[in-house]
Amino acid sequence: MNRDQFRSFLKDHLLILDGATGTALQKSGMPVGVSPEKWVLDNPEALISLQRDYFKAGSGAVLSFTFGGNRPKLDEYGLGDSSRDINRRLAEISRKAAGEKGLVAGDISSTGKFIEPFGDMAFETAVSHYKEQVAGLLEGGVDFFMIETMIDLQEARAALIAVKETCDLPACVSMTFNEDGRTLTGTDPVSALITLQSLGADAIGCNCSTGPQDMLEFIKAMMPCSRVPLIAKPNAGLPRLIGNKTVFDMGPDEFGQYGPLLAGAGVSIIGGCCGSDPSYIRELRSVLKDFKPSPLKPPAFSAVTSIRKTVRIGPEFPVTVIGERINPTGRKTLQDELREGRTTEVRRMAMEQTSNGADILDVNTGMPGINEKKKMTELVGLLAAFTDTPLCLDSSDPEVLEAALRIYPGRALINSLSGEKTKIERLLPVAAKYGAMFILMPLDDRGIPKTAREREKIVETVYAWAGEYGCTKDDIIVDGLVMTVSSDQEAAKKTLELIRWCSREFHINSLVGLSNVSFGLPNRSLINRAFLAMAVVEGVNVVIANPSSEGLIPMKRASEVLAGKDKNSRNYIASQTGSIESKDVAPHPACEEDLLKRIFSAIVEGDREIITALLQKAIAEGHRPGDLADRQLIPAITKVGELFEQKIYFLPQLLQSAEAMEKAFEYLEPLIKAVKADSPAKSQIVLATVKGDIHDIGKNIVALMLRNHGFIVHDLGKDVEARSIVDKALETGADIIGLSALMTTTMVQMKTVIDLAKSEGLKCRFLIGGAVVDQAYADEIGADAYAPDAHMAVKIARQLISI
Ligand code: B1M
Repeated sequence: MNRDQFRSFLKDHLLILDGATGTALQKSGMPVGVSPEKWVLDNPEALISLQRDYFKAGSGAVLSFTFGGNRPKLDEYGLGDSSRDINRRLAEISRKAAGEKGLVAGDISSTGKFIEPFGDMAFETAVSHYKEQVAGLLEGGVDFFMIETMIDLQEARAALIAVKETCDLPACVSMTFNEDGRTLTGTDPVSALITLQSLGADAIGCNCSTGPQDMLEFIKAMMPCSRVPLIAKPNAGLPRLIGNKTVFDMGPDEFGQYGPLLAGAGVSIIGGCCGSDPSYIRELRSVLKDFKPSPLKPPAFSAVTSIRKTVRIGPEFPVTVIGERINPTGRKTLQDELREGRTTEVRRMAMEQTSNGADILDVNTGMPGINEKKKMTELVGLLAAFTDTPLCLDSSDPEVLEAALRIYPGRALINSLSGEKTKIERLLPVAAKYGAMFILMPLDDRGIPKTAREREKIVETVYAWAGEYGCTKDDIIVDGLVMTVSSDQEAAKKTLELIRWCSREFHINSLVGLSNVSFGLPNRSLINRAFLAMAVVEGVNVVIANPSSEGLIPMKRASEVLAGKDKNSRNYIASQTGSIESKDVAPHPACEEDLLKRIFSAIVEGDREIITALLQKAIAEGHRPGDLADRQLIPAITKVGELFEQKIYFLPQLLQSAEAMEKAFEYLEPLIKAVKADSPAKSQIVLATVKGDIHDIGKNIVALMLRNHGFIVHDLGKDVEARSIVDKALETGADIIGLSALMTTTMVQMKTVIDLAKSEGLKCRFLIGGAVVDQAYADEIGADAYAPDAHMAVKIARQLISI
């Protein structure tokens, strides 16, 4: 089935997928702990029988049993080298189950690793692992691909690129959103949809993690923005732990009731995930037998996205501001910084522009003496993690743009394309491949046209050309080409004429770069603001400007009221009454006057480059290392936790702050002087963060303090098995076992350690700590003591050994 056939099939038919497979196979004897893929290869009849049951129940397609078939996942069982072969053989088994009529989707899922800059896997490594899997699935005869249960949009992009660069079969992508409507890395359904449909996914949706009720809300959010069929593969309700078993709370009848609701909300591909079985699919088939998919209506706006945010552009929306500051031209500080490989100024500019009203950030790294491509991809990686604001990739070099588009985990805007033949031939296919929006400069090989009409003609020509690559008007923003009014009195008028044509006749988005118009004139910002007001009235949708420029954003808001772009003057009133909240969570460290506040902000912003220099300065000014840790660093990382809890921060930001914290302690550790007096001679403590828990910042501080007070600390690290802790205590004859845990799910491990130690006859004392535990818990699990912080840990440890 090719992509066109797939799409036209879905215009008239709902495609019913299968339900859960892994749990059903466990019921037929697949043991826990083995490689599921290998087990099915050894027991193919179990899968064939289950998948036949699904087809009998009404599935039109089943997923190959290759959920963990990528190299990194198979490596966990020493099978990585056989990835291609395993995928081929598993696809062949499902092919056999499907017979002549049934479809087989090549199932692809997460590698279990995070991609740079959040994790340590290079983007291209992920793409190549997926290509290997895709090759095997193709050889096994799959009909289309289902990239599913994806928790990270960047990894989903890598898998989608792998499919698209390997074959022409349809590729569907299904993300996993938690109940809060975000993936683990913070992506919302709409940003995921826009990013993936721009990148060429043939159907998009969600599976796992929630039951059909929550999923219905995600689908409703996606539908108005969707150009492709939507997928829903919910769990059978919510999981509950009964004894050691996870049980889902929704039976087939109740599950089935959501079928028409999901299909009515726009779903054309439907199935079940965890907790479901063939009876759920039978129910779906029966309730949906008369359903036809709702027709897709293209969205009435353009949009760009970051990994966590969508910015809509169009006549119905406020004027979009692209912050122009991240551009080294004429900016010595930024040039020096980029040459030296630092990014503090870039972070500061990103923060400042975003909090002052930029909706999109322009990123340009073109300057002499620098590898523009390398720098651009570095900054794109950094900014994609550091800010939620979508990016506008600004370069005259197509290679730089292509490299940046490939790794950008959202839908970017390209600045820019023009009617110049060589440029357009090179860039249009790239823009189309990565689904980027682009700014169109109405100039061609003959230069900048003098009249507005000539510019219009170039717009029409490029638009027709772009159509051949599947681009629509929504993918384009026409640049008004603002020339300096001081050298040509007609310059502003020509631009305004073009904008009027774009908005009233050709119905395409338009843009002005504000600062050009005022070159050579005094009080430039006044001219810029006047020009902004005039352009807004003519229908401009986007401006490139410095949002921090005095009075610019207020003028934009006032102009939007007068141009009827601010419904009930809501934004304007809110801005005047102070109810528009500042979006920043802490001032950027470089914006802060006060050094101590800068240290606090550096942790909150996760700026690991600046933190050591700030601490050095604070030490030089006479601040005590211990005070810096207690009064700035620890409160700052606690604030990060609060932001994470409030869903303002997501995992990537948590990681960045943790790394900044690590760097801070790397520097402070040797400076926190040992207190030698009255040290308990040679008392030994075995210290660890318990199994399943990788939080070790607090435990490391505790270790540091204990060492500084004369204890011999055997720090076993994080995520440590009870057995290893007890063995070390036996080996060293430890006086105390110190345990740290930061999660409700892992604190129970403390009891496991204590019980094991006691059963082995250890006579040592047990000290516990970490944000989730308290004295009552210590009492409950038989620990001798609890310490709320590192200072108390020392004090209590001393008491424990003196008893
Ligand atoms: Co995560 N994390 N995290 N995290 N993280 C918490 C703990 C969380 C409370 C955030 C939140 O939701 N508000 C939450 C746990 C919720 C819960 O169960 N109640 C959470 C979660 C959910 C997660 C993940 C599951 C996120 C995800 O993937 N969805 C994931 C879990 C991974 C895993 O462990 N399997 C995860 C990952 C991470 C990072 C890797 C990104 C990073 C850790 C990096 C690292 O440690 N190397 C991280 C961070 C940084 C945090 C927060 C923001 C900060 C923790 C910290 O370092 N605090 C945290 C929120 C918070 O706690 N406010 C959060 C500063 C530190 C100095 O304090 O560790 O409490 P603390 O230590 C103190 C005292 O407690 C005491 O002394 C220390 C110094 O004064 N103490 C002891 C500690 N151990 C002691 C032992 C003692 C005595 C005293 O005797 C032996």
